[in-house]
Amino acid sequence: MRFIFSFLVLVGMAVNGWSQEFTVKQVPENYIGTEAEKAGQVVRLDYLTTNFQTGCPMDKHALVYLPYGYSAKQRYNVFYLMHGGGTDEEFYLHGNEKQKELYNGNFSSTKLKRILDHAIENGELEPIIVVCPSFYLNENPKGDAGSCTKNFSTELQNDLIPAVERAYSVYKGRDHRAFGGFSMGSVTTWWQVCQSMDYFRYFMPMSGDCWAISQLGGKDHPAETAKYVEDAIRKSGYAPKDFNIVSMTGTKDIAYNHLGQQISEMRKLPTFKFHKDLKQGNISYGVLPEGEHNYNYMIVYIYNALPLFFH
Ligand code: FER
Repeated sequence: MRFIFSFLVLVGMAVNGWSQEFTVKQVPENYIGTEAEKAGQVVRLDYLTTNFQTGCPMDKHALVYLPYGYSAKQRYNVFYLMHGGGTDEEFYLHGNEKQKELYNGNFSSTKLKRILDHAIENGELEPIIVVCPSFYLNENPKGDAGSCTKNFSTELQNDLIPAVERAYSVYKGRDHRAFGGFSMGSVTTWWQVCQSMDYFRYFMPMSGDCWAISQLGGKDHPAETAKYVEDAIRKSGYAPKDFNIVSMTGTKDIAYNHLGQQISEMRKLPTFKFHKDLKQGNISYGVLPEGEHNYNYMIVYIYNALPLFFH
């Protein structure tokens, strides 16, 4: 019965053109349930930026994951990771009251941090720095998520990346930077595909569509949205060989259709070479059966995608 059901789902996806390059795999249970022996550190990076609405200076900070044994004598790749709507830079790496239930009240180590620690300890992932900022203004009003995600690239390019590269020992250049995010963080990530190709080679949009044409444009205007992304890449002067996207969501995710329709339209365009192997193509789309729109699934996507970058 289960087999027949799975078969029908697969046929259904093929008929709709909802194909995918890979099925997302679960995280080993002990990666989430136990501390790694070699645990990295979470530190705070303060930086100065500009409020895009007022033009005034504005203090902000990001939380930064430094891998176990971080040393200024080595260099590291950097993954910029953006939260979703209504949360903040604490979301991924430092549980607070708002996320209490996600961490079983244990604020010292989040699930994502544990996964990074274990994956690095076991050699599944090269030691990497993860930077978690916020797209919201650090002032009241915090700005609406739509315009904040659209405008974040200026802060990222002019202020955050330089601050990170002054503070930590990193490899320079777009081949050594990735940008990803979940939900509104995925909306932010599509904006970086369109606006920050000079700064990043790798992109990880998770459970969220591109809002360049309109809010939820991936759902309401999928063909125009896909074309917008293609045109933006071309206008930035980059060819299909110059970037890699790993995009993921889950079948029970409220954004599944939004992202899925956009991806289906992207498959029709020559700029996007869908392939399981990012050496042979430049974009890979993965779907987690039963995956829902929350932190517990998002960490599974990061576990799957991050080791595919920086090769
Ligand atoms: C989507 C893109 C972004 C989506 C939701 C969001 C449901 C963000 C929601 C939020 O942060 O409240 O495609 O689909």
